[in-house]
Amino acid sequence: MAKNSGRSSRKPHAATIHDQSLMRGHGGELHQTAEGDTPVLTTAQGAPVADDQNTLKYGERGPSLIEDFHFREKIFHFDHERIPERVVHARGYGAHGYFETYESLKKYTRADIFQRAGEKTPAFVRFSTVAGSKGSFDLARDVRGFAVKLYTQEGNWDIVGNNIPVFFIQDAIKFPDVIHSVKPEPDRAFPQAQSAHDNFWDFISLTPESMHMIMWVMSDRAIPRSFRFMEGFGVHTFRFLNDKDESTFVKFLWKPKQGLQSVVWNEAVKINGADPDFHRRDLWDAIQAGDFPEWELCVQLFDQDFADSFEFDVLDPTKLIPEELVEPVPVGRLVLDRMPDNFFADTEQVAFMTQNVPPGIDFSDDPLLQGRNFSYLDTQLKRLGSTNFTHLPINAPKCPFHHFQQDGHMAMRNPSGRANYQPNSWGEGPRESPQRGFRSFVDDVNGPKVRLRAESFADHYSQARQFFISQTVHEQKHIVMALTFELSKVETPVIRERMVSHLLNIDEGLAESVAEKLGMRKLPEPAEAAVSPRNDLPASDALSIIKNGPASFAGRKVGVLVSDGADTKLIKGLSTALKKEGATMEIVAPYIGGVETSDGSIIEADHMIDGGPSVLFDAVAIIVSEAGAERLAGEAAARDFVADAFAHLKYIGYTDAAAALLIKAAVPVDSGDEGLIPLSAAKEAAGFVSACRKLRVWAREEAVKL
Ligand code: HDD
Repeated sequence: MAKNSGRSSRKPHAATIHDQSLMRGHGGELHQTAEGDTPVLTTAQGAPVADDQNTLKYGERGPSLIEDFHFREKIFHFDHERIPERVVHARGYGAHGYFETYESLKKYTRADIFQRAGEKTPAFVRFSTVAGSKGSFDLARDVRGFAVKLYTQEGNWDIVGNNIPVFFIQDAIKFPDVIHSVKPEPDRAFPQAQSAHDNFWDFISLTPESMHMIMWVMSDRAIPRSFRFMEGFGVHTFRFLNDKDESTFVKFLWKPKQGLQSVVWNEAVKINGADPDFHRRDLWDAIQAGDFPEWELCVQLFDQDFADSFEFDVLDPTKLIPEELVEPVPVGRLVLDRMPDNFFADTEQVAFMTQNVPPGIDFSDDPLLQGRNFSYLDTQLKRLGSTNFTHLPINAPKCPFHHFQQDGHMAMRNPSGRANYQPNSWGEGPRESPQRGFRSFVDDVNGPKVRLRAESFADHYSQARQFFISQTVHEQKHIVMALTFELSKVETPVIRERMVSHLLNIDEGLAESVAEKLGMRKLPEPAEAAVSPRNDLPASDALSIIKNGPASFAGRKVGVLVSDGADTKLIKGLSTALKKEGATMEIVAPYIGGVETSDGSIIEADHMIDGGPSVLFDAVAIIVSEAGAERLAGEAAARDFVADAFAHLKYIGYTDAAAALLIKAAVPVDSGDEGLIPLSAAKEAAGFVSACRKLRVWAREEAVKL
């Protein structure tokens, strides 16, 4: 009787492994074998592989043999491809570039990077969101990480900053709490990449020191249009130390040459569905197109006298120093001009650490910074799995380095010679240099050993108010709407009330608007404040995005919705005007195959309408024929394209024929809206592009009830 192996009833296949039929996949496609210049596939041990399509089996239909070392090695390696994602800032995107020093800062610091004007230092930057996991979407309402590694001639210098100049907490011991609270709730494992849930607002409403940061996170700073259009901040106060070890306090700021720009919330929500990689793609596209983003590094320098007289403690990371008080001085520029060849090798494996400072730069006693200096080294071991993570090319210094650290997992740079210690009698190996080496600022520290929060850290509301009053009315409204949205997702009424009680200490109008929009029938009492909030801090224009927008439309993108019969000259004219401005356009059409335009030429599409909604663009142009407008008016995606562009306050250029589509999308073409720009001839394209420089038609906001 045949054994129930499933084999016995079949005849063995007569073919050998060399039979081409065995080299075919299920689809019948022929797998290419190595010929000519194609390298031979090998195992990781270098053994050439004959068949990468079939496991070694006993007989035609198995079982598979454990002897198949190629299969086992391949699967073993695949099984171990993932490393732990970062516990925060898991989703990120990086690029290479350089930093160019403007002038020598010798007077203030002996940091080698600041000694010679015009010197270029290699750099790697990783932008990130904080709360979401590695696969989350780009347009979450969140802080953005802005981490810069500068490979200086005297060691790597990491400025591990954010796009917001202050932080949620004043002491590093609270970091696990703030992060736990914002991450998915542990019992249900949601929501992902969102702060709009009870745990986060519970923690925040019980943590008054977070109020200043909350104003920033509820502002449009937390939904940037692009990494290219946001500022970066080192947050803490650091020290510059010169040759004589004299100290100057310093704060670091990155100012984008591209100007500031954010999206609106309704747009962010839709971008996340349309293109979860929106920010990644934007950076990739810009750099691949040679449109290299640039930031100026600015320093705010101040001395002990200023620190003593400033109304807040310069060691408190929930406070900033207004730019009007201490002017940021540009000291160099950062240019990002190359994407990594491999995302994992560089962006995933890069290890930023606040403690990476070269001689001439030193820490302050900011308790958040002091705690970070422990955390970053510790986390790299967990994530990268070996103390030798500095051997990875992305983390290794690019200057000469010599030390006696040895062995450990994956040691790739091993010392030669006999001496692996010092002092030694063999005359081998490096020795320390009191002159060149890193020296800490000699500070007078004394006092009792205590667990205390300094009195000087106690004012939690005044700068929150200063931030709020520095915004334009539109930006203030967005803060109200963001708070309303977030708190509307909070299921526990007392948490909502507690938050409004804090808002009352920041700005009464803000608190009342949020309470009203939440449908709160009675205002709570203001939260008890450790010190009375001040309302005499002046507004600071530097805190507004709208007041710091770009002067041109460069680096931005227009979505051009076209149909068959669209005016060829107009499309070309627009393309030329955009190129001149340094901006780009993408064609959106009913079919990806494109359209036949008025002169019979074919213009290929970048997106079909569903795949290219207007949220992906900074402005739109509707260039269609009459028949095209009629046809598109019947398609929901085309109507949404137009209606969303209008609702998101974008400039809309449109041909006469397109008016029919605009009307179908409920866009009030005859309203005199300055952002609705007729485009009947190619010569009008340049005017449309210059209008787009303002980015949004803020005057429309009231009408669309954004
Ligand atoms: Fe942090 C990553 C920025 C407070 C502990 N942090 C991380 C990254 C950025 C920041 C940009 C991502 C780096 C990258 O792209 O790889 N962190 C900040 C800023 C803070 C801050 C601006 C406040 C001013 N962080 C902070 C505290 C702690 C940490 C108080 C712990 C006590 N941060 C970490 C970490 C991470 C990290 C756990 C996770 C992955 C990593 O370090 O490399 O060590």
